[in-house]
Amino acid sequence: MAQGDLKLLGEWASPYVIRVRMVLEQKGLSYEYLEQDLYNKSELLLKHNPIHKKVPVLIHGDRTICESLVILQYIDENWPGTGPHVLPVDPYERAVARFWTAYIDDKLFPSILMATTKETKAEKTADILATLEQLEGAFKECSAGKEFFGGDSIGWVDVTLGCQLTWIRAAEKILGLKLLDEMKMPLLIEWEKHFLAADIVKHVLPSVERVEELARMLRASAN
Ligand SMILES: N[C@@H](CCC(=O)N[C@@H](CS)C(=O)NCC(=O)O)C(=O)O
Repeated sequence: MAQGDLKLLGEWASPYVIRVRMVLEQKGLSYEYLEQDLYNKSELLLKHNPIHKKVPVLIHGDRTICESLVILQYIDENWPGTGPHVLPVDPYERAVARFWTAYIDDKLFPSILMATTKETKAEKTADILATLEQLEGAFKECSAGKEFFGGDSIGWVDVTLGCQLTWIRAAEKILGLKLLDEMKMPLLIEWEKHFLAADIVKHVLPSVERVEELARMLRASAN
């Protein structure tokens, strides 16, 4: 399908937005990025996502697509021949990838956000560590000895987890402890190196310092 007019409503620190930006980059699709103020939501955001009122929102011509994973799938299916597949082609591998992304979205970012922006909660930190340890095993299963969860190229699980890397590293600084630990998670540490070296990641992932500053601000206003 021809590219058409693409607009993305986003917020710079949102991992859900960052994963969509990575896949748009990976597919080589050009788009207009419209930064949103989530404390003062625009008419555009409320019009296009009246149900959740959240970013990301992808506007493709006269179509609106909401929810990051739904957007990723739309992009992958709409432009299948452009860049590598995001979701695996094989139905079983696809099911496994979907299982892990659901796990990541359910377990990881909510705990990171709580642990970094609210008062330190020991159980939240333990949740993050337990989740990352499970993902170490998932990497072994999905990557089959290659560089990414998606094998030779960045795929569905890579972007879902990778968009949270700066939040994980910022959380380590705020909490003063190691979450991604080279002793316990050597495979994830290697994966992180490969992931951060990719151009599609470098272009859109904010710096740890910038995320840390935001998290400390949110933390100060919450406590
Ligand atoms: N499940 C959604 C989550 C999106 C989300 O939580 N977005 C946040 C930014 S990180 C947002 O827009 N928050 C605004 C609000 O809750 O009012 C997705 O995957 O797109």
